[in-house]
Amino acid sequence: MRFIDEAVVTVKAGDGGNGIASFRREKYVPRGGPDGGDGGSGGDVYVIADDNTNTLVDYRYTRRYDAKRGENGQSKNCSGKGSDDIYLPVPIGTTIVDTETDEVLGDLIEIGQTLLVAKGGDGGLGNTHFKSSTNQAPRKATSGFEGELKILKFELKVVADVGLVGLPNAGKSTFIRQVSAAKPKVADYPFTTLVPNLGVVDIGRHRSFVMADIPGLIEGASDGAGLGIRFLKHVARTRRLLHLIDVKPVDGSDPVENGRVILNELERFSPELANLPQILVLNKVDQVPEDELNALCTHIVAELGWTGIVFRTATLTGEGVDAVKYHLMNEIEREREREEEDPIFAEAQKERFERLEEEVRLNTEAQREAYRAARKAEREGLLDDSSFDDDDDDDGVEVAYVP
Ligand SMILES: Nc1nc2c(ncn2[C@@H]2O[C@H](COP(=O)(O)OP(=O)(O)OP(=O)(O)O)[C@@H](O)[C@H]2O)c(=O)[nH]1
Ligand SMILES: [Mg+2]
Repeated sequence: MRFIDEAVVTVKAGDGGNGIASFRREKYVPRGGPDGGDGGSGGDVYVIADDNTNTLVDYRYTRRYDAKRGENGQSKNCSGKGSDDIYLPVPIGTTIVDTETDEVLGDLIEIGQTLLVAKGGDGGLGNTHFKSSTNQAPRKATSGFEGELKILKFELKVVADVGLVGLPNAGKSTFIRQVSAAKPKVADYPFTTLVPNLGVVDIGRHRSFVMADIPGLIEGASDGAGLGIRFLKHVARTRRLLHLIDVKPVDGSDPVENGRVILNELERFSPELANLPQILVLNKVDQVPEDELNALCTHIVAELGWTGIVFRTATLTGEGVDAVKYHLMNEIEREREREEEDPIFAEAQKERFERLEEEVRLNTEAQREAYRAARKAEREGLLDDSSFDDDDDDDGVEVAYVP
């Protein structure tokens, strides 16, 4: 999914320290020569690819970064101290653009890769440099040079870590609104969501993951019913599926049956996708009297034969939502760490994702073919089929990041 996470950040490298004019003062040396030291250079600003972060969300809080100025020179030919460089961590895959020139300064694609984005100013020269045969006591010293100032755009193509699945009206969009800055439309009718929405779930500094809210699935989705399964490809690369079940649907339908529909459709569409770790979320618990809730939840879980993790939430009020959020963050972090430490696991994950993407791609294509054939048959050749959108990426989703 072409979801672009963006941040605009101002960086200022440190100015150079000034050189100074100074003269040696020693006992019995009445006219000591010049001994003014040079200024130290200002700190540079670098961007560094860091695998502890996977979104640019931190750059929404702090938008300006200044490296320190170099120190001024001192007497006795002491140069001023240069200042430390600063490093701004960004996720792997971030592109750095200079907003003034639109020039791409670089792509950070390997862990630890650095890119100099603003050069610190050199220090000025102390008066020692200006001594000559004709001028034994120069008073001239120069100021430090200015550090570069740049307004940069960081751009990152992100993939979702968590995918929300469920019937229409289960409360998926309400959920993503609660946990992220994404604000998809919420309404009490099915298929409110027509295109996927992504949100960054921000847990605190350097702790975040990306969640995808996709249109609801219905029975027969894998045969094209409703909006079909064309959006499932957007959750294909996720690490976890969050399966939302409305415990008290207004249409009087059975939550157990509703849960089964989703499990079946996932399985029919892609066994590999259905195999992703799923977390069951029993939603809208505010709609059930307290003394009935336990029995109802136990019943749903038992009837579904669900042995995995279960949460209860009321996404409308936010009840129970944080627990899901923190659970997901911990699981995702653990998985990322394991990928880092265990190359065999990392390779297996990579292969699984590749298999999954391939399976999803083929199934999506097969469904599109079937749909196309059905439409053609329907028109009985009366109409030219050119009106059919034959574009490969047919939903053309380009979801804007909501800061
Ligand atoms: N009482 C109650 N209503 C909720 C809760 N969560 C969502 N709703 C309501 O349920 C309706 C559907 O919510 P959405 O978030 O739009 O559902 P969705 O799963 O995104 O639906 P689609 O986009 O159609 O697939 C809205 O009227 C919400 O206000 C909840 O916890 N309790
Ligand atoms: Mg929705």
